Amino acid sequence: MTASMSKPNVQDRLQRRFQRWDSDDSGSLERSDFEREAASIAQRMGVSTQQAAPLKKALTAMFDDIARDGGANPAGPISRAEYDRAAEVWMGHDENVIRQRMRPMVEAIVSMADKDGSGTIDRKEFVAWISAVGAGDGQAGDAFDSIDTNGNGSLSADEVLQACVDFHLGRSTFELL
Ligand SMILES: [Ca+2]
Ligand SMILES: [Ca+2]
Repeated sequence: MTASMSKPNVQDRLQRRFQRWDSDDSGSLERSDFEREAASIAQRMGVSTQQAAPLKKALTAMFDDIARDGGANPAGPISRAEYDRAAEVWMGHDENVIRQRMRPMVEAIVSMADKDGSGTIDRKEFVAWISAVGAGDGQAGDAFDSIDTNGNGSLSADEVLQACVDFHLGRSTFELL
């Protein structure tokens, strides 16, 4: 896929993301929107508030990144124009920066989905996670096989992270988070 094809795609995804985070439709993002998103994911995945603490921390750190990139007040709110500016900055980041920024969120959610504590996500855990969060519009089974790049039948945090980075760079269509 060429850069000219993937860029509008990525922009659409960032726009949809804004609407999803702006759960009260106020037209701007508050820190509380991100805290509410963390609580909602935790509830749908059936984990305690304590187990969801790393996810809450990761999501509020993402709020801080967006506020900083968009030139918003660090305390918020982030206006639509500030978010759009942050999205432009995001698209200009090196892949390694994107990976580094997404890692805490991915690691938090992987540990929430890893019900048997094996450190990886097996097929059953993956299907339960995707049906709880409802972020994916593809087939969870096919997605599992494509994310499991080393084909060992389970997903490591690194494999999940790469799948998230690929989605946000417009290289894949399966949305995990
Ligand atoms: Ca597991
Ligand atoms: Ca694997």
